[in-house]
Amino acid sequence: MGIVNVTPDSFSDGGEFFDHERAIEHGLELVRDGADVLDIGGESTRPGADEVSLDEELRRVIPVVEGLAGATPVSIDTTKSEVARAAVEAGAQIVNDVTALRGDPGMAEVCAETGAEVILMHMLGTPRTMQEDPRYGNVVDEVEEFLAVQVGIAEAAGISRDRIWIDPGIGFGKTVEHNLKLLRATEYFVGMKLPVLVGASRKAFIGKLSDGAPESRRLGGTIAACLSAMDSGAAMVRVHDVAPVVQAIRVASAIRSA
Ligand code: PMM
Repeated sequence: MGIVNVTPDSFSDGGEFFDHERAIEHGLELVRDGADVLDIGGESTRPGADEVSLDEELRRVIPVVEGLAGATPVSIDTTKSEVARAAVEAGAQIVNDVTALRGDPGMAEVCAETGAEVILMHMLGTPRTMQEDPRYGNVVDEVEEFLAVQVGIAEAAGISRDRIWIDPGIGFGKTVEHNLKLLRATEYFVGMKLPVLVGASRKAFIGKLSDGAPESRRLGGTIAACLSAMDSGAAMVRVHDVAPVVQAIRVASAIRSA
């Protein structure tokens, strides 16, 4: 899954791709690089980020969804049901909701009605507060329990199980230790018998493990996290740097089957 952030404040691309034409161009490049799905988002979920109004989010993402949906499967990264609905109408097939249906009471219904797939991600707190001293008894058990409950809510709302993805939410209300434990436990989430998505690309824990490397210098750690997740059975990884990650996955997979 290649990331297309259409935000002026994205921590990863610094708003470089805010312009619609350039966002579409970037998405097409990620497809040429080997992305199977593009995840388009108009609201930054970086720690401490401000919320974006409905109109502004629609203005950012819908033209980009329209421009890319013909070329590749598209996922819409949003917590707002109105954005999800408009994006699916514009061609998106997957709704990536970092609140796992808790953010907007209308979200489950939109996913059920439109037939979209949905990604349910774990987050402790909100993007504004999540990195303020996150604590768990047992992080893996608590994330698993949370995901199981949200999957139940999704199914009860009429979203069939074959349309549900789960995601442990690397970096969303987690310390470095929590992130590492969750990555190590990927197999455990795979055991929930739902496809697992892992998003570790350029995240802060990689910087913290490499002498404070900035986002632009976290590719090695991103590849390590992706290979580890894929090796443990993750179905998809969400990344900014599609070409090098695809290459790494292909080589690792060729070695495994040699
Ligand atoms: N991470 C970010 C945004 N959306 N969605 C899912 N499902 N999983 C993630 O890990 C995830 C996400 C934050 O990363 P970005 O700001 O670099 O896109």
